[in-house]
Amino acid sequence: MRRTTNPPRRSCHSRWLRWPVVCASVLVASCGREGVLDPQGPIASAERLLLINSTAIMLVVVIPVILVTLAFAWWYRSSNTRAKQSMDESYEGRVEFVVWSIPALTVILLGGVIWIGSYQLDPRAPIQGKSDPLRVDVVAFDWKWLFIYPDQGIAAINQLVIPAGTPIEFRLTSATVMNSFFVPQLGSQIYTMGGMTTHLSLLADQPGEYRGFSANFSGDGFSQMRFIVKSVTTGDFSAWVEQVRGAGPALDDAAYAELAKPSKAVPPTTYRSVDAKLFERILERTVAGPEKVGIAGDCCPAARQAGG
Ligand SMILES: [Cu+2]
Repeated sequence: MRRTTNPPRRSCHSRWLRWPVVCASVLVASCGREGVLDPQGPIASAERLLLINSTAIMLVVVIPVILVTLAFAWWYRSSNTRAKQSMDESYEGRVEFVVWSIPALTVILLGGVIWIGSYQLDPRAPIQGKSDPLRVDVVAFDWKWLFIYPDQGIAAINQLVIPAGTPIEFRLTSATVMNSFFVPQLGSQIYTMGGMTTHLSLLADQPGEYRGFSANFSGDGFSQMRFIVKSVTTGDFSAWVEQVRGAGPALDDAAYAELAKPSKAVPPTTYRSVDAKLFERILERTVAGPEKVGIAGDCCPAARQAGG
């Protein structure tokens, strides 16, 4: 007779330890030195304040409810002979008043704070900075980010270099499925969608390096769809633009066709020149299909065969 061996049993210590460790790691990873609780610009700072205020307003309800629940459970335990259930079934006005007014006030207060916050933090609203805004066009691909600097005539993949203190005006779209552009330390996650443009203004206060990624699942290479935001001084930014212009490939039709192919974990690269209207062409192409706009691309062979 064949004997089956059971897999070794995991000790219960490791099982109970696992969740606190996982939760703590998630907390540290999301809120620690590079998350939304460590803002590096005015938008992210305002969002953190909104987050803290909303949490505080909710805790005003949550903490008393937890305390009262525990107190009731303790006082009305079966062994407590002193606890008398004296409530009759008639209408108790004072209890009703408390039970309804506190949630109503919370909803009004929370709603008010969020209402005001969402107008103040309108992603389209321009930000005041020390200098004129810098325009950056963002395109999400499978699975990488293209950043076009239309005024500088350069482009970069998975690397966004910006001058500190300068407002950045993003126009965002996707050459493929929906993605979400998010740099937690600068604030305001925003969606990128094919054939649509979204707008976002951000500003980094200080030079530094911040993590950016797609916050919307978009398939196979999604988890490696990350980029680095390098906030540098204005002088360093000009130097970087000059350096990019002097080296690397141009983003022409052939390079675009290569770029449009799905690829994972693409290292940061730059293009010395780019068509200033590339963003518009990608937008039109996503709506109309590649042949209608004349951009080389192999992303839709099925559509082409079908005459689409
Ligand atoms: Cu949409």
